Amino acid sequence: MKQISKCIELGKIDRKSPFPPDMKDKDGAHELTRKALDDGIRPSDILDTALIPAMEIVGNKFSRNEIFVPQMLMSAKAMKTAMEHLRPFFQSGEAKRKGVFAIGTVAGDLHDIGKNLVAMIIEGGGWEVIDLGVDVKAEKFISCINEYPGCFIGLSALLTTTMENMKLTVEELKSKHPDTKILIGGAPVTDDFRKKVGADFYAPDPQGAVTYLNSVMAS
Ligand code: B1M
Repeated sequence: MKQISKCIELGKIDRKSPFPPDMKDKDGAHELTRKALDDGIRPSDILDTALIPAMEIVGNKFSRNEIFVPQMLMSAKAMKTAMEHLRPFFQSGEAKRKGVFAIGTVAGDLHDIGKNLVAMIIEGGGWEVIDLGVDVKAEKFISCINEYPGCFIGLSALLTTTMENMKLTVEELKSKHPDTKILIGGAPVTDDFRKKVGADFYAPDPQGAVTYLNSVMAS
């Protein structure tokens, strides 16, 4: 389990991946996760003791500027590779996730790099993530809430012009589903802006987002 964690933290995807150089030709997240399952380790234990702690380390390092986007993408790729082995157990209900989080970049905005990072870190934090993509209109978020009642919603925006659509989206969602918790983020977004638009939480980075979701679930 420690080896799986290390692979995710350092972005060692599989045996073939050349990065990091000192782990060349060694098993990566792909092989080790498969082996752990074959050895009878429960999928939920792999998630709780290897994947989630590793992604938490990655998210915290990113928040402290100790690693940057490329390293985080490598870690997220390793995490996703491990998750592919666990996915069937979540789908069958044999293993459980913390809740459902649906994320999208708001209407008019095509920037998705930050949104994808947030989605990956939250998935690595033990949540089921529905990625609605970019240029997402309020109706699509509303359909998603209808399909997954009680889900959390995340809105990302990178343009000062599309921040206005974030406001419209929050208003629309809150009018139809007042209890839905909405988390917002993106380079031009601030906590003051969150207060103005009536969203529930602002996270400056992916780790802030996952910490918020976990705290709501715990309360
Ligand atoms: Co665009 N772009 N872009 N662009 N682009 C910016 C944002 C800009 C600042 C560049 C500039 O002028 N200096 C500027 C916006 C200016 C403004 O609004 N004031 C800009 C512009 C103007 C435009 C176009 C209008 C350009 C044009 O066509 N004339 C156009 C708009 C297209 C559209 O969306 N309709 C456009 C297009 C593009 C590309 C398609 C070429 C490309 C996007 C590719 C893609 O995303 N697939 C692009 C890119 C790459 C950028 C820059 C260079 C990088 C953005 C990025 O990915 N950053 C950007 C300039 C810059 O930042 N240097 C720029 C890395 C990413 C990891 O950070 O997204 O902030 P970020 O996400 C962070 C946090 O914000 C947070 O977590 C992430 C990790 O820490 N976060 C959340 C994000 N979402 C969150 C959600 C949360 C919580 C946290 O909870 C739900």
